[in-house]
Amino acid sequence: MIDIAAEPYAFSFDPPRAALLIIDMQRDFLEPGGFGEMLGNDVSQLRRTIEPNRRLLAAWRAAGLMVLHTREGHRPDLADLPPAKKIRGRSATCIGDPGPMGRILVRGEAGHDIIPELYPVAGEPVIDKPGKGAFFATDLHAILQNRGISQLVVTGVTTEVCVNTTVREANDRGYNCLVPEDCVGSYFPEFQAMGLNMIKAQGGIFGWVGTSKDVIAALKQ
Ligand code: C5J
Repeated sequence: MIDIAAEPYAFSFDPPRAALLIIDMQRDFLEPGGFGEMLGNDVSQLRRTIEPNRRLLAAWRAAGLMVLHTREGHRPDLADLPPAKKIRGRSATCIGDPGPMGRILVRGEAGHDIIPELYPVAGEPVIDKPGKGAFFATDLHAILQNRGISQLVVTGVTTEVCVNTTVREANDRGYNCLVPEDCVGSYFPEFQAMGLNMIKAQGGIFGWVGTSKDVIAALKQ
């Protein structure tokens, strides 16, 4: 076990039992001209996480540990898209409609794919999820159990939505989660702060919050 500085207290890192889970670093959420920006969001709030994620991913791969990626999206026929999710927001353009990078949040479309800076390599499972949480309606839990994983370092976007939902789902399934704060992002600075506070409050009610620098230092030990 290697202690990683974190809040509310040090995280006991057990490398063979740990996986890096990178949530929804998709072009439509992060790239200028994508769906996120089209909705009026400031994508620079998410793009600042790319470089820390890139460094962490490189160190994690160099250590030979498990990496998984997720993508939020739906079948091209939208059969797995709940009507309530489709109409939520009353936007003129919604999931499944043509967007700046293909049909919005539809599997196989350019905007649905992972940004080139963090693109998965062979052997890294990509979990296609229809919901916010990465455990809902996916084989993530089975894949992690089969590999003996009990700890997750969770990064990606957005802090208060898919990262938080996934950390909560993981917590209920018995995983210990560490969230490096520089590797998660929200379009809204106040939600970034509160999203992290909600994880680490009350003695780490859902998990731990640390930094990529300290995780990378532990990986190099
Ligand atoms: C959202 C996500 N915000 N990946 N998705 O709709 O957080």
